[in-house]
Amino acid sequence: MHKSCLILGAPIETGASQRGCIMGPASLRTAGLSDTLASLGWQVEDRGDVQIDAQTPVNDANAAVHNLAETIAWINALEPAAYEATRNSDLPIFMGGDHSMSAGTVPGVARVAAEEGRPLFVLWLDAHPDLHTLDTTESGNLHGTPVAYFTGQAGCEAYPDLAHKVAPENMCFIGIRSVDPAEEARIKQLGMDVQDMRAIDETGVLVPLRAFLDRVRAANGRLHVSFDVDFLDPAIAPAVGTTVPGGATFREAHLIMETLCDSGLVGSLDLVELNPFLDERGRTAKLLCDLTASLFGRRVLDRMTRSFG
Ligand code: 6HN
Ligand code: MN
Ligand code: MN
Ligand code: MN
Repeated sequence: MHKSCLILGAPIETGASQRGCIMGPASLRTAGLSDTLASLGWQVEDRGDVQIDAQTPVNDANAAVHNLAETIAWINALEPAAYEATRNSDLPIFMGGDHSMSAGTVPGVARVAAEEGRPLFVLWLDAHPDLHTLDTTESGNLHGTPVAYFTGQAGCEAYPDLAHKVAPENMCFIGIRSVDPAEEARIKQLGMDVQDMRAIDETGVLVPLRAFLDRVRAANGRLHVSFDVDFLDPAIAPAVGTTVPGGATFREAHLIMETLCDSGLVGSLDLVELNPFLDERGRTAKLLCDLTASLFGRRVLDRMTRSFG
């Protein structure tokens, strides 16, 4: 039996500071995501893009917040879409779209985990922790808020009611190198597992990743991976509006994806913040496809072959 992968596009760009993420799903399709995974033996079905209707503006007490109505509509559309896709395939992929997408996809996956009676764990691969509430965001760009929302922090009441929260201690952040003061205070308050780039420099990616995967396995957890393009170093992944120097290298990123594949624990994946308007001849989209291929089983050499070589 081939393992199944449902692919859903979420062309959201209202959470980001600049336009272009609306083209993210199209760019990943053009880069050949479906065929790449099918060539690895997966049964792939692209279900097209989720859509929302035009919205009437909604104001928040925080005047910096913008596109709140659109973000609420996306959450309402994506929660059930992510729930269905996760129930009906082994490893669905949600193609963003900016990172506000995860305010919809993670609660949908959390509903599946709750029905299974398993805890949901989330691996957040990003330069940013995206831990602002609607009250603390200064940019007002709502892609900076999904983690605060789906972990149930006060200050996100304008968003839809949350049926299933992710426990803050079930989060792991890797790649962090741009944190706002309110986010840092929340990280401390919640005692979250945040691996900044200095930690990666000191230990390599595998030490914290394996420790986290051991926790997921011990709890019989379901694992969701949220991959923000700005996790990667801008030199290899220019197609993102929020580049931060000093990101993950090509090999660090592949090693994470290969290790996640080996773990067999990943049950769903977000690919977010790809802004094709900023790409160079599709290189970032192609890199994202190749990284996804590593998560879905592509290897340079089979491990058995290598150990004899
Ligand atoms: N992302 N912390 C910054 C802000 O505007 O709130 C950056 C957010 C980046 C969001 O990476 O998805
Ligand atoms: Mn992000
Ligand atoms: Mn980011
Ligand atoms: Mn508020």
